[in-house]
Amino acid sequence: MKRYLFPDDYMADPSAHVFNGRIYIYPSHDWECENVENDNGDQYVMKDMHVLSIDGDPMTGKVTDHGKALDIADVPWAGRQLWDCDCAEKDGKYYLYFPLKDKNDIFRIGVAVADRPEGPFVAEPDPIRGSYSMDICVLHDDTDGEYYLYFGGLWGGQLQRYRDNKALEAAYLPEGAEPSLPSRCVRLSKDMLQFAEEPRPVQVVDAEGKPLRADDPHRFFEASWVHKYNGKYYFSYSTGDSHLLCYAVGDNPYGPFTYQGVILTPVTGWTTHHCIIEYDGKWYLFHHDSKPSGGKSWLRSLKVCELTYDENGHIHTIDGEGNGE
Ligand code: FUB
Repeated sequence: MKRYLFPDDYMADPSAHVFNGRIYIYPSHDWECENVENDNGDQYVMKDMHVLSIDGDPMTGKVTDHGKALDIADVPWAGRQLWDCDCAEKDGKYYLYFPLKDKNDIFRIGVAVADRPEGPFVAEPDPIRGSYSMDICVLHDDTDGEYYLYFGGLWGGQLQRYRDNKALEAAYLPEGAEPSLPSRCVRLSKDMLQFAEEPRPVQVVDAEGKPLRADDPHRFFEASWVHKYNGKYYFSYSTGDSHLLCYAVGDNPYGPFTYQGVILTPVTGWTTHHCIIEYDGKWYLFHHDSKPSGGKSWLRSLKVCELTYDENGHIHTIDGEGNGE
């Protein structure tokens, strides 16, 4: 069974966490955009974001919209396009990490801070030093207590403009048998406001330990998410132009992660994007599709369904077009 979580508005790219025993969702706030649709993602013109929360069981609990939590009008360095955010809690403060294009149309990652999980969040005056690209996930690792930020996405996400954390003269997208472009992982500083180190590539490898090829329909494209299950690190992601959510498993936050399989088959709409959390002993996949908007890829709706594993820790594949709509 699947549930549309918030039929009142178009929201997408859910990042969810359990804070103080309650599920909070940090989605993108989709916006109508006429006459533009291209591979650069110019149709995703989000200007603000709201925080949602759920009373109890995500399949049935009442969903509350806590209103606007961040507006790009309040971010000093803002240009346009507030994309997929994530939030982490440390010592009673909440840190919202958000990708936003600066005034030169370059994606940077900002941090905004609040005293409550629902915000409102106050943005730091500048983006994180050395940040680039988009699609944020933050893992609070219960093994070492550190916070790890994952980011990156191809095409409109601008990851192909960087190598070794330096901007290239000209963007380079690998092709064919070349290794695919990896997501990035970086440990956060103790004050949560900067990177504590240089971001590292997150390799998704096959059973022989070779990075997935650029022409593999299961390779990383965008939408990194990491959760832990039975002590293993599960790195999941969108494959973009092949429209899958896939996952790979590793032994530490940086990887490498060995490719395992498909979590979600294609949904209505070009993009697919998700998060995975445990709540009250069960696991849930939050994602989006464009069915309620009649397939408009820039007007997406949030969904949730249960996610299950087999006895070896493999995730059972979910049908993107399956029941419950
Ligand atoms: O919402 C804009 C972009 O679409 C996200 O950053 C991608 O992951 C895709 O969902």
